Amino acid sequence: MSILIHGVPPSPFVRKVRVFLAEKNVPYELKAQQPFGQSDEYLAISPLGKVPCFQDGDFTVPDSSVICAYVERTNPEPALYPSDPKEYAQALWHEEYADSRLAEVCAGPFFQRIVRPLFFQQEPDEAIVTEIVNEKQPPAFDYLEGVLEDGSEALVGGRFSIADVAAGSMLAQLVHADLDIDANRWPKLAAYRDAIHGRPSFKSCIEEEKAIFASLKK
Ligand SMILES: N[C@@H](CCC(=O)N[C@@H](CS)C(=O)NCC(=O)O)C(=O)O
Repeated sequence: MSILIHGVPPSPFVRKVRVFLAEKNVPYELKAQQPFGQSDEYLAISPLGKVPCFQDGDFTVPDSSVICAYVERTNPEPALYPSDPKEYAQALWHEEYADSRLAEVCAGPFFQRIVRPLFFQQEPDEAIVTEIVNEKQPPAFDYLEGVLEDGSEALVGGRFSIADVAAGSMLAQLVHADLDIDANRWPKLAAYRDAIHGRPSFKSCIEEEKAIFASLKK
């Protein structure tokens, strides 16, 4: 039986797992599971009611961070967690930063501009988008700009890792929300985003998602 990922493509946490699996060349099937109105059956395997959840036969485990850590053990190559202890800690930190702060500043506009109109037939609240763009994004982007080295395509140790899988997954929400990263103000971050989103793992997810949104807009 093949690996199942329960979730839906637009979720950045589902994308994170899909990109991670693609980077590892691990085949899987995506099983549609909305992040709301979950059945008792789904709550039994994902007690917080969130997506994604991983399933391999009768083994199940929820949470993107836990899933990626598990897959690293089952499929060690290519390594997506640094072996050096300090770099390992930094990579986990950047994963956490992406899953929390970047989620806040990237998923907010995505929710307004994609989720509300396409899934709830509601107008986006552009005042919320403007507030996030003007007030919340700059400190988060300043932080990442400070971390990135010139021309670097990786947040930690000069090598693509879980840190980049997590950050790139969140930054993709901005692509879908039609929000750019100002390359004059954050040149390293804008170039970094372009580089990681150019990887086949990200590219195929983002293209697939764009096609889904385009078909929903019709
Ligand atoms: N820590 C979780 C977060 C997952 C998460 O928040 N997923 C959202 C969808 S993007 C969700 O399922 N939300 C439903 C809810 O919070 O009830 C992970 O990394 O997988």
